Amino acid sequence: MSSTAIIGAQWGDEGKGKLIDYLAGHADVVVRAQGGNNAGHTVVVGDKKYTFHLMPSGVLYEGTLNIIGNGVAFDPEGFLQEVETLKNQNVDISTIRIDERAHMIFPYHKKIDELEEEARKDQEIGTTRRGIGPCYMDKIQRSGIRVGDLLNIERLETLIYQQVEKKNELLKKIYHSEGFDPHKVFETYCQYSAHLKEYITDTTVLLYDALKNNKKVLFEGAQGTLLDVDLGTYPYVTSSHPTSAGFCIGSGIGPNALDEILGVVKAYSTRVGKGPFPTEQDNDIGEAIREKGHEFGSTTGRPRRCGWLDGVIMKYAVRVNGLTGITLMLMDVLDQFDEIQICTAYEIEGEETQDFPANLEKLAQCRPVYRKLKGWKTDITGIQEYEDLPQEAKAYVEAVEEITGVPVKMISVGPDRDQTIVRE
Ligand code: 2SA
Ligand code: MG
Repeated sequence: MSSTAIIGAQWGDEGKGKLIDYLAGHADVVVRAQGGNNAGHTVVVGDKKYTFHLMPSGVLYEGTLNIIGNGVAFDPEGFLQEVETLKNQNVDISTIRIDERAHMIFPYHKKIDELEEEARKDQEIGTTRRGIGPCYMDKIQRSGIRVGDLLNIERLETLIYQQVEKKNELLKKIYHSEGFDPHKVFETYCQYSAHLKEYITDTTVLLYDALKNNKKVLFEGAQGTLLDVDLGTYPYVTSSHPTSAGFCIGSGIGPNALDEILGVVKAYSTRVGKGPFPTEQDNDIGEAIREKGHEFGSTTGRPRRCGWLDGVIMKYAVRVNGLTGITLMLMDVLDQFDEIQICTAYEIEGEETQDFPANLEKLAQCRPVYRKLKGWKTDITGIQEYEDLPQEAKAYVEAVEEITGVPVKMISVGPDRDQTIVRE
């Protein structure tokens, strides 16, 4: 396989970081194509822990080209902070390339994100407040400022003055809030320009060449399928496309460039932010999962809502992404339970369905229908071969395959690289 796409099959935080790191070691190119520093990938190598937000995880490996594609919402401030942290951890970031077309996040985007959330009161989306939504709004409205604009300071100045003045008016009139000094914003972005210039290019050309030359390309998804602005649980979604098609638009490739599309599934479900969550366990079970799985947001530290694995969601992820395989993460978190449940269907108004509803009101009414499985009650964190897993754990994996019709290719039984069972 020359190219592999990694997609979150649930609401994000499925453990993509570990899988991506596992595969990045064999990749020539690692690509981010959507989202921004609302993402948080944690990678553990030996006794070192790295947290990536905007940075493709390939930077940990020498000789890998790391692309931040055109579809990313790029926050220069966040990026440079991340660069600083990684430099302190002796990570070489000279292999990074940022696409000229990527839209930039500005301070007013973050402020609007925050004020918009406050204005929604109890209807808030639960955003990461990184300015992602407002940045993509400007992109779609055709008034955004792009990374490539950092290369022409005169033009940058004009664009920033235009935008800041417009946003100041909006901040004053709609949100009764203070605006920004355009000159200060311009000065700050001039500094960013000096720091970032060397990394900015047309990455679609680099990527095309790599694919043409049969290089191994890893597409690194952020967030998850149900956070897709089109296919997710709208409006409780992010503003980009964390589904497989998002890689095409977000990095300038054709759909036939994706050979393998791996869906990352956490062995249970979590969600940060608001919105219906049929298998949520707002009780001791959820608490036990949160505790053992350290289910707190890596960007914001927020406790994640926890629940049982949802087969209806997995089937939906298979369908809308064209998944060719599944990787089952954090399986060891379930070691503790006498009984484990998987949702196999929803009951809505007395009728059973296996199709994930398009409509949020409907989703809120869904009652999960569960299959009960016996827990394995064994510490599986040291197991390396599938055959050595307890019978009950194998039955759990096979239930996932039966429900989705897609092979489970990898199973993660702990945070370390070598706590990974590969089946093939
Ligand atoms: P935004 O900020 O506009 O993208 O938020 C919109 C919705 O998308 C959700 N979202 C996420 N959900 C899970 N993980 C995310 N990334 C961080 C992480 C989260 C963190 O990987 O740990 O640290 O809190 C992520 N990013 C966005 C968000 O909760 C909203 O529901
Ligand atoms: Mg995450």
